[in-house]
Amino acid sequence: MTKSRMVFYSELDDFEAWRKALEPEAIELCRNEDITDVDGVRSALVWKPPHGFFQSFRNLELVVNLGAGVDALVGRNDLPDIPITRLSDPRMARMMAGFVLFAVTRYARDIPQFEKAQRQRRWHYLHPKDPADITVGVLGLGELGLEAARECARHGYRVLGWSRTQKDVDGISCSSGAEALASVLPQSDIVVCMLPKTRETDDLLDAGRFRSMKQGAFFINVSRGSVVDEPALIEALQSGWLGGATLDVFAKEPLSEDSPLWDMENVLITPHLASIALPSSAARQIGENVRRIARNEVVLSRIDPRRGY
Ligand code: NDP
Ligand code: OXD
Repeated sequence: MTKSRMVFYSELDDFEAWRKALEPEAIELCRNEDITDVDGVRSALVWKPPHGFFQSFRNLELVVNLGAGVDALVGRNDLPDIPITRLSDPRMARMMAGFVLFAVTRYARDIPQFEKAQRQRRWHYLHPKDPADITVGVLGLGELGLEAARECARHGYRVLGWSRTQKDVDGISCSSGAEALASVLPQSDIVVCMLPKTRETDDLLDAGRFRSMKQGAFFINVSRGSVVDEPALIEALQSGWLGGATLDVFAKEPLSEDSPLWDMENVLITPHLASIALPSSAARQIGENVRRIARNEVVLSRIDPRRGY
């Protein structure tokens, strides 16, 4: 079988693991610096490539974003006019759902209070609440968001899901559009942000929207920091309006050393790792798309640069 050559760029992901995973798909993955015949490169697997990266690859037919969120690619003025796809991998969605369930459970079961009591050598009994009495609002019902919302519903929480277009999902009370957000936020005990970074979502969660949440509500952000007005979030946490936050993503990453968030007792910080692209399961989708391109067929999981995701 003739191999299709693909160029790789990522400062975070393991080249060797991706090279091996793509071998059975008849894809020859190469690092940019190892390529001698640039015209033989048909596709690119990239995470945040530097500006101008695509310029020398004149025969590129497909760009695969090495992740789910494509905000680092869309909006650039150096992209070739060819299909751009995102990774669409059920195992990546499971990994995200596991992280969200952990963060939701931590608040639902009052774990931060027990951590504090333990440091004080204090036996602090709080009767566990019925999950059905806890409302989790999930903003964004995409591939990862929907799996996370379903996971919460499976564990008995009352789940409200919000998205751009209307969904109908068993066990989740769905709503859509700007006005519906004003109803989801005040009802939720825990708000989980799973929205992509786009022009519409930038700073969507601002001071007014944090104020519209229940006093003492918890906030979990696992999508992009830009969806949140960070100073407004800090203010809501410092004033005690919000009970706490689990933050995996930030407006600027790495989070700067002098951010007040580091020292806040009611904040749990993780360094953008709620889920990752897994070579062993994502390789098949990449192979399928490379074959589709070769057969002149429509690719799967193509993103819409105008929509932003
Ligand atoms: P998708 O692109 O599949 O889905 C996005 C969801 O957000 C859709 O339900 C969409 O609505 C909704 N949405 C988009 N714009 C709006 C809007 N203006 N108003 C209301 N809803 C909107 O994303 P995924 O679920 O796969 O992933 C979500 C994000 O998670 C990614 O974009 C990425 O930023 C982040 N991520 C973070 C990781 C981490 O480790 N922290 C790892 C992987 C991803 P509709 O369904 O109507 O189109
Ligand atoms: C992604 C991410 O979007 O890891 O895939 O943030």
